[in-house]
Amino acid sequence: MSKKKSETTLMDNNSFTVELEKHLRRELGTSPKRATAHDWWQALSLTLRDINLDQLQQSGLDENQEERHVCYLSMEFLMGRLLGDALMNLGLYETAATLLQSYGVRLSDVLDQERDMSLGNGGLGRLAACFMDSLANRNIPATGYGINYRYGLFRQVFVDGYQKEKPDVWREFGSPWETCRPSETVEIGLFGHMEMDHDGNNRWVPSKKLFGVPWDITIPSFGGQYVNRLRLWESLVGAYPIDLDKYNQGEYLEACRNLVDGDTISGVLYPEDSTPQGKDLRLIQQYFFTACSLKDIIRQHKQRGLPMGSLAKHYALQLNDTHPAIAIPELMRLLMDEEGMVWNQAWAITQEMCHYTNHTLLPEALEKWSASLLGRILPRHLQIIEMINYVFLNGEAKEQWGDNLEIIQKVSIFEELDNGDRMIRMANLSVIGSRRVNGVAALHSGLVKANLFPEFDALYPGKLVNVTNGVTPRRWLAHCNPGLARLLDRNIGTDWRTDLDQLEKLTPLAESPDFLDAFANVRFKNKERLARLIEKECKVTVNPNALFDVQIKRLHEYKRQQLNLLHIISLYHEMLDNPDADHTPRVFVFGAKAAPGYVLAKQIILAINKIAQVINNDRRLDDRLKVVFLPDYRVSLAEQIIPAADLSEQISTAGFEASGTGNMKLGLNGALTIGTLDGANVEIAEAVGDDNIFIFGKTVDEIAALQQQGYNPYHYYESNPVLKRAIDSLMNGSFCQHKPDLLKPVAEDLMHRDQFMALADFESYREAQQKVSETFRKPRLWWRKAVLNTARLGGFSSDRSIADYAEKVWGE
Ligand code: 26Y
Repeated sequence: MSKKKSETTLMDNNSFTVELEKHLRRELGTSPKRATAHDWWQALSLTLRDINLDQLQQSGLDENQEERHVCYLSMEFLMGRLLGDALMNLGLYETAATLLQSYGVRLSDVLDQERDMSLGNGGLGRLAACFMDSLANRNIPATGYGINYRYGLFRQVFVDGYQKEKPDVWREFGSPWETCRPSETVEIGLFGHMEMDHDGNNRWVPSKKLFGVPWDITIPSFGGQYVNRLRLWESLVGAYPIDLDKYNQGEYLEACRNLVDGDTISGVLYPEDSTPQGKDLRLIQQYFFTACSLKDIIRQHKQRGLPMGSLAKHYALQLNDTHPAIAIPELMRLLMDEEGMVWNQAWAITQEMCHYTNHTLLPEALEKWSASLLGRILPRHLQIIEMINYVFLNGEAKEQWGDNLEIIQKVSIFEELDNGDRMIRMANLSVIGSRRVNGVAALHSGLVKANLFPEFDALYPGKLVNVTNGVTPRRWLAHCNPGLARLLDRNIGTDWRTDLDQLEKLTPLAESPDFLDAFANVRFKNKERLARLIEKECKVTVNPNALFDVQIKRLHEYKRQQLNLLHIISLYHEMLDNPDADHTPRVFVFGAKAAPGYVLAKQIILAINKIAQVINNDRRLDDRLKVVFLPDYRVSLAEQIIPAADLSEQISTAGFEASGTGNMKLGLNGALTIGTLDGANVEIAEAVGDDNIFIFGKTVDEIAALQQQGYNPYHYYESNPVLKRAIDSLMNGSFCQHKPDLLKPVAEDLMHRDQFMALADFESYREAQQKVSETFRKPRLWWRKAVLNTARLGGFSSDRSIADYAEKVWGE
């Protein structure tokens, strides 16, 4: 894919001021003198959006016929806030700050007006956002397709230590970043039945119509020359959402039913991030945005005057996990039923166009839809999936495995249930229907081949590949850590923003005491800032000289926040036992949301909060140990925590975290990692070197062996007195005397089940943590390691990931 740069220069300061004030007056009916911080936020956002929209026209959307346009299909885009990043990208940050200052307004207050765009759960959604940024920066024509949820991921508050969920009303009065494109509305069908037409062909007669209205968000490159777009669909029922007959009969509620239904489809993001629930609304959401996107793509293709036979030459679809996998039968349907192609031609195009990214190995997390449910909502698609399976099993599969029933059953798209229903395995459908399948880190992709799809790997050599995840250095270094960015600019130049390998130039500086001091100083300032936030949010005072030990990610048993907690309790006991010893002061920082229905995860949150309360108020500790759980973890909060982190907790059970991306963000900003050999930690360890990371715990093979021989957590509990004392203190109510049984469920689960083997890794984790404490007491040594982390993690830029996709996935 070639690069193309537009010649246009972006806005000068004067025109910027003029445009900004115009928006204040004409859109908001106010003036610079009267404008509130929120008015400024809106006007600034509109001004930058306009600049991007102008630039979008020149970024090769239409006229660029030769390049393959990448369509990134994702149920989730976790964009966070857009203004700060956009100001930086367009080089207008300082201009805006100065202008606002002249009116006595602080830019930071204005940026704080923005609600995060939390249209995603976690890693997968944030990866999509980083990839959009990098696609623009690589000048690859691309569109992100998703859903314009009215409510994003719930807001989290703590009441008495319990997580409570509140709706995320992120755009009650619209968002200045979104542009509605009603003229590009598309219509899709749902439900209904199949009919035979005059020619004896099967025809789908949907009984319900739905409209998808696109809302666009511009995605500029650094410098703003190249702009792509994110297109999010909002659902709407037809032109007459109100049934006037019923309305006239006085049945008002019934008359508005359609209105309610139509609105529900794009109403709310599902907050589960690993246990598919098989809810029909979720399947409808998946079909809704996928079908709208495919219609949109085909319309554009035709508008360009291109023949349908060349569709795959011009468009590559990337399926972000199996959530948009219904694209495969939908594309077949469009090509055959609407474009009149025969099966083989339609299948060749579909297989050429689709690419699938797998983000999980957990068998229970792989999506399956009941065939009867899918057949009720999408009868034609069920037929097509059956046909795909039939052709596959009787063709390629038979050739490869003959009548080996065991394998045939395993590779089949359908799983037969005892109750007679069949489940559609979306992962199998995705592998069969795609040109490439990728995992998200080397270890994970290896396991995808060896454990998840060994048969498919044998059948389709070269189809399964690896593309290690990455993060955008614009948001996750330049924007969130301006202090470090300035230090880098002074020492290695400014090109690292778009060429992160430049960070290697820091390597010799790791030997310079002056540089180490400067680096440590940046961190200290960031920690002071975070300390102020902690004071405000948690009413806990923390010492910025302490080691900031950070675990920020979704709350999940496999991520093992409970292991971190056991270590905290053991430290607490140690400090009480030896009050005069020279303990390294620590602040443990947590940020995590639990899926609302995930009972144990919520109990772990409660346990952390209760323990925090006891520890933070225990005078005997002399402020050497603090535990804070910042509520409502989200992108904008991550931007404040990451630059202040000394230690990055990446402690999942080996084999369960597909990649992780927080590990990359924290490492890039100079935090040292304590982690297992899991996901991208393996590659991070290779990059930074064994001396600059704290690796502990069982390997994938050791975990498998332990599972094989029958894992008994009680054995670890009994034989390790430190561990026993920690768990006992959860059991016996030491952390909540008025309700001594409160934390029992967590303790009992650890002793008797411990699905993710936290107890088996406890001792090794504790030893690694002791090394961390010792190292932190030797500042030169610590800061040298920190600098080497930043210096050596340039390869984890999402620009590199996108270059890999272009080469290994979308390319030849
Ligand atoms: C089916 C539904 C319940 C579902 C919804 C969301 C299933 C999964 C998800 C989200 C998964 C996810 O975020 N996975 C994470 O993807 C990151 C990007 O590749 C990885 O870094 C991370 O290890 C993985 O857990």
